[in-house]
This record gives sequence, C-alpha cells and structure tokens, in this order.
Amino acid sequence: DTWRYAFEEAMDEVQGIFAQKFKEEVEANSDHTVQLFPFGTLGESADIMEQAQSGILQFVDQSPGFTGALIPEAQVFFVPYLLPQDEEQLATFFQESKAINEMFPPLYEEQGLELLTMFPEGEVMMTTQEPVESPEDLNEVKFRVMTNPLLVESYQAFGATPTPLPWGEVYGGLQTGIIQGQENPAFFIESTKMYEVTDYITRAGHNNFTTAVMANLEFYEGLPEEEQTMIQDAIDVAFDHIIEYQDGLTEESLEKIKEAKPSITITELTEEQRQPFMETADEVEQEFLEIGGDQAEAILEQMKADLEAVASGSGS
Ligand code: 6CS
Repeated sequence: DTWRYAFEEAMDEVQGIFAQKFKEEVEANSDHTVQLFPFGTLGESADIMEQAQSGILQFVDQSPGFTGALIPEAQVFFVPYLLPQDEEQLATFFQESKAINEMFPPLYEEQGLELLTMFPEGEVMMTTQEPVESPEDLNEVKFRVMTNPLLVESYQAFGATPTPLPWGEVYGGLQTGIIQGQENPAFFIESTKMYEVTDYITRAGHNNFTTAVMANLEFYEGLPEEEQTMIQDAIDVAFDHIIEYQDGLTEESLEKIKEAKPSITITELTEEQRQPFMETADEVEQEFLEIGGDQAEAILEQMKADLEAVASGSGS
C-alpha cells in the first residue's frame, strides 16, 4: 500500500528529516510505500490533523502547540521552564517518560489517533524588533504564538500581547508589522529566514519545542501485529536519528543567521534576567490545571516525576 504522511515543516527541516528516516525504514522493511507531504502541500497544521483523523492520511506530525483544543492535556508542554535544556536529558525523558508513553496515548486514542512518538526540536527562542531583557520589554509587543490557549496565557504572563496564528501567516505578519515577535527553535528561524524580519533573538531558556507523530487509529488497529511492530521499530530508528541529527544544530543555525545578517543581536539572558520570566511559571501551571482537561493534574505530576527521575539519572 501507499501510506500518506504529512508534517508541519519542509522536507529538510527537523520534522522532514524524521519523516524521511521513517519512510526509509518502512520501505526497507515492508512492501509499503510512504508518500511524504511537507508543509504547504495539504494546508496548515489544523488541516493535516483533520485529514489524519478522518483517515485521508495514515500518518501526521502535529505539535502540541496546535493540539491544545483537541487534547487539552497536551498544553502541559507550555508551562514555562518545565522541560530541561540539556538535550541528552530531554531525549531520555521523551524515551522513558510514563506521562508521554503511557498517559498520553489513551488521550490521543479518544481523538482517533495512535500516538507513535513525541520528540524535541530544540530550545525555543524569542525573535523581536526591540531588545528583550525583562518582561517589561514585551509590554505592548504583539507576539505570535501557536494556537494553544496555555501558550497564550504564558505570553500574557510574560507581559506580551499574545496573538495566536497558524504558521503560514507568521513571516508576512512580521513583515507587515501585524505582529512584532514570535518564538521558535534556532533551526527554524534560520531555515524559514525569519531573521530577515527580526532584529533581536533572545534566549530565555523557557521552553524546548515538542512535536508528536501519530497514525490514524482505525488504520493502525487494522494492521497485523507484525506491521505495527515494524512501524514502531521505524519510529524508534527515526527517533534516534533525529536526536543525533540535532546535535550541535542550535549553535550551527545561530552561526548561519549571524552570517546571513551580521546586524542581528543574539542575547542569552542571565540567570538574574531570567528570574522574572521564571516567576510566571506557577501562575501558568495553575492555569493549566484549570484548562488542561480531566487528566491535567495527573499528567503534570507524572511529568514532574519523570523529569526528576531523568535529572537524577535513575530513569523512571
Ligand atoms: O511555529 C510554528 O508554527 C512551527 N514551528 C515549528 C518548529 N515547526 C512547525 C510549526 O508549525
């Protein structure tokens, strides 16, 4: 069969590299073909999710940044300073977390989706027209966020005026001044040339971009067990590949940005400067407990336990 797999990025961006590895593995280990649909071929993130739920697509990559309305618990990824910045710890967390591997799958199932994996895409950085050293500097800044209610709350707590928009409207929005800021990992700021329409890149260390790969549930459940195993194995190979691929990617991307636009200012906030941003975490966490669905509390607790286990090196 030909299986259709759509994602939110270009072929040579992180989600595309993951998808290509998955395709390669599936095609090497079965008679199936995987047809890849990068961003822009089938619509925005919300569109490809609908197509996967209805079975037009067999596979989809949608980031929790867009899944909040469908699965409120997926908003947990937008509690600031919850995830560690250490990439090795982060990778182990995604592999071993009970919250990710045991608690999230049933929630995706309720939406007609088999959750295959979640993986990190890099430290999220703010891009703006003016310097950002404190929450006051975000005052009155129309800051684009993904369409996720908790991410809106989090930027409100940071002092900005959050503006939820689909990805396709971001470059143009920055260019015309409808928005003056946005956040994304360095590789994406570089590959999409967002640095052209921004003057400052600020590293507040508040988050790491998480994405998720799913299959249409009916399709997946209809497969013989050995094919499900083949898919899971392909996902595991692609996971390892994407972690390795991202080794050093953030710094390389920042170097490329500096080369392409020498006038850009890239600032890593000091611990002291981060403090007021960090202080918003409790408030956003409380909000998550209110709007994060029935499992919000259980997921948050489990995630914290999983993160602690990884940080102390004991696994979970
Ligand atoms: O900001 C966004 O909407 C996009 N950012 C990334 C890194 N991937 C896909 C997503 O659509």
